[in-house]
Amino acid sequence: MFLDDTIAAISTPPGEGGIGIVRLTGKDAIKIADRLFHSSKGKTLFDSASHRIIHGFIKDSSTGETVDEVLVSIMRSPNTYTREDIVEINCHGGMSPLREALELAVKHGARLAEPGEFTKRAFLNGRIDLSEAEAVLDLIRAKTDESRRIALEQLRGRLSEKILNLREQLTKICVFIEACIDFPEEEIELASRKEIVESAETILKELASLLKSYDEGRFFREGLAAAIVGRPNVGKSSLLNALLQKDRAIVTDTPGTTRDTIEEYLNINGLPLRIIDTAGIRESHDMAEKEGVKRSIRAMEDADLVMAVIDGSEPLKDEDIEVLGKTKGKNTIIVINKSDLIRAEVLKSVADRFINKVSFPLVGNPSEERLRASRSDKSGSNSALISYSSRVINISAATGDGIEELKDTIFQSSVKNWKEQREGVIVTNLRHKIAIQAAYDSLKNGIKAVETDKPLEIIAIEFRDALDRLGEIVGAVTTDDILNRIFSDFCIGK
Ligand SMILES: Nc1nc2c(ncn2[C@@H]2O[C@H](COP(=O)(O)OP(=O)(O)O)[C@@H](O)[C@H]2O)c(=O)[nH]1
Ligand SMILES: [Mg+2]
Repeated sequence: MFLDDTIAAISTPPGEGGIGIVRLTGKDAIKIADRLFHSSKGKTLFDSASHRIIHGFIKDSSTGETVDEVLVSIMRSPNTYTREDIVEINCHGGMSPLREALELAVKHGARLAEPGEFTKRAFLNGRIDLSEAEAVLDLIRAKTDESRRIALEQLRGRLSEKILNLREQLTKICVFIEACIDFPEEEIELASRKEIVESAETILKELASLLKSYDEGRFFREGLAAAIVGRPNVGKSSLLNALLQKDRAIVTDTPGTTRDTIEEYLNINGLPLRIIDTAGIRESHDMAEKEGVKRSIRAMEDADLVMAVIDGSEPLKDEDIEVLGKTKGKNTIIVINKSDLIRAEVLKSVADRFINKVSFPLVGNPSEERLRASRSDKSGSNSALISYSSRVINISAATGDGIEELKDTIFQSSVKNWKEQREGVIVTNLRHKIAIQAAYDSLKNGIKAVETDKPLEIIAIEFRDALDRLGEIVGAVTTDDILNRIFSDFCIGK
């Protein structure tokens, strides 16, 4: 890890754009930039005050050739992204001027930046902590407004603040226990033990609530994986298209058209959904179709939510029941499609078979009363299905009927507690969740050790461990390994 050299990168995405930016950071950033930049007023960059923009040209001094007409921003340490001197060269947004400007910067002494190295410097120089650095990437990748809001809160230190506060409380406990170790003649009194347990339990509660926030919070960072499954020709691809409101997947009346899984993003009230359309699940001897079926089953297993599609215009087939059987244990919505073709009595017969054969063991764990209530509903329409469970929904992918209700059902069944959760501190990152879980476990062990009169040294180890695990989140405790893993995910130039 070098911090004393100057790095450079193209910070804008490849391709054509209005402008493109070559960014430099480090102690020689201004010196290097000055070697390739010629201001239109004949001044050097050294003359410029901080946070100013200067017009001029990038020139290759070895050939005298002008490369581009540019605007250069000078930002002097320490009020910068990296806390070092930063120069941003605003070129015309094409690959040729940008590459040339970058090459000249390297020729004059800059090193090509590694992925995320600017942000890594911001962390190493203490401008942001580790969870805030991670939030930078979350913000860049945010797929919905809600994802962006959460990332921005994390970037502004909401999670860090909470973790720091918990660490402070834990530190007090650690210091107290360790002081007792240093003065062995002073046993911890009963009253103090009680106090330790009490404050540790308060922290434990807070950790539990952070852990809980991850259950739904993670969907906003990663996207919720929703697999559309069912036997061939029930309208899975049509459903994907209806949800996206565009013709993304090929729809035909030939069963077995979709051979591979197709993925698309959809925003439902701020919840980013990664929808996966799959190949129809059935017995097949065709090699390609067989592989498709295998992938469908894998997609279903990996999904956070399964939409099991049934063709409502035909009686339920054994193949449907087989697919539904595979959704066991998954958050599943049973989607009865082709409502435009359903005659009331057909739907009723599907409903009866469906309720008798399939739904009861599969959809959540509906109570006996609800099951009986739905059976005694003789109206013979959608209501029989829907009153049975909110997780069964009747739609037409062809006309769009019921699609909005389906979206609502997806949201309600996936992020049930979001309304309350979103007000609190939210954990969205698996790395944080693992660290919090580990801290929780150690703290719990620590409390048990106090209660069972274990030696002070043992108690201290548990509390220290909890403290360290929380420190990993903000980067107070870290290793090169962790840092490399985090920053290698970034793009170059960020
Ligand atoms: N009438 C009607 N036909 C539909 C509906 N949804 C799909 N289809 C038709 O059913 C056939 C199979 O659809 P497709 O989406 O390819 O099914 P998949 O094999 O499950 O992906 C196509 O001919 C669609 O036009 C619907 O809601 N109503
Ligand atoms: Mg299909």
